[in-house]
Amino acid sequence: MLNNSHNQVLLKRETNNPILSAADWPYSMNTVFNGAATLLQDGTTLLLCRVEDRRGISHLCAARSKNGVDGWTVDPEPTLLPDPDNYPEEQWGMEDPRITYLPELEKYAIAYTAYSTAGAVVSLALTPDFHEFERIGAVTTPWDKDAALLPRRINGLWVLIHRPMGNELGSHIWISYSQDMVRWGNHKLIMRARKGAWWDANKIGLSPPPIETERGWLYIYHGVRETVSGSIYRLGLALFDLDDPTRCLLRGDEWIFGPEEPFELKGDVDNVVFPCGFTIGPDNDALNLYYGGADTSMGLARGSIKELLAWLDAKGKPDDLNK
Ligand code: BMA
Repeated sequence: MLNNSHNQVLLKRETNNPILSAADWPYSMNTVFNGAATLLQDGTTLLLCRVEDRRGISHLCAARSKNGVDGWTVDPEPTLLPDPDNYPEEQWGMEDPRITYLPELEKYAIAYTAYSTAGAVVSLALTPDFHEFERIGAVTTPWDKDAALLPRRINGLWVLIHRPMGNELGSHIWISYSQDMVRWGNHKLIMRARKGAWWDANKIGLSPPPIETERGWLYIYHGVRETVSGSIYRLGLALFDLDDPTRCLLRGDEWIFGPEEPFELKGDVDNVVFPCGFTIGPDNDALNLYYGGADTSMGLARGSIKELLAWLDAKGKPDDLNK
């Protein structure tokens, strides 16, 4: 696809995308996409990928790489399989994980979609190493997905960002708080889908976990445009106050990244870029964004946090929740 040369390219695609696809998998499956990301203590990049099997049910599988680009070692068997006997909400699979490292617990928290026979819910699990996992279980009711924890408590409470599915009034991003990660409350709407012709009309959701910067929590969120030939999943930016994460400081009007490459345009679900994870370079600025392409493979795009913030300064404005 030819792109308009006047568009600023904030996220640059890796040249050998897709970086992971079915051909890299050590066991029978259908597709690998929407992987979470984190940097382990030794600098290894770990992607906890959503793998869809040949029944249509998803599980999670870890892939590790020294440089975060190539040379991936994929776990020889599924890393985390649904456990519907003990967690019935996982009957139809585990999807779209997000990883947040929690220094207080010295563990990684994984927020994932558990697909129950009555709809998708948000579930949480903790792990020190991506070998042993401790499930907290379902923390919301259906439909709810696109969730991530913030890395630390705010005013003594853990913070969960998530996206309950709305009705004719749209699907919007909410925040909830908890003392113990099991019982969640103080729910508040924090960002609305727009309406009408907008690229992010009717349905939005958090993509990777919020990125902590000196200026605030930087959100890369997805917006869904419904068209006569299906949905288009694109990405936009917003910035939230560090101490009051209900307060949106800036939100950009335009999308900054959308399906362009063949592996993003065509797959099991066409026209989808769907990041669930990022890593940041040693300079604290280089951003590696890992995303699913067309629900079929994994891509990588790189950017600079400074440039994303500068774009928001130039193009963003405070968001009005009462619109
Ligand atoms: C959304 C997500 C993703 C997926 C996208 C496009 O609802 O749950 O699993 O990438 O749809 O199919």
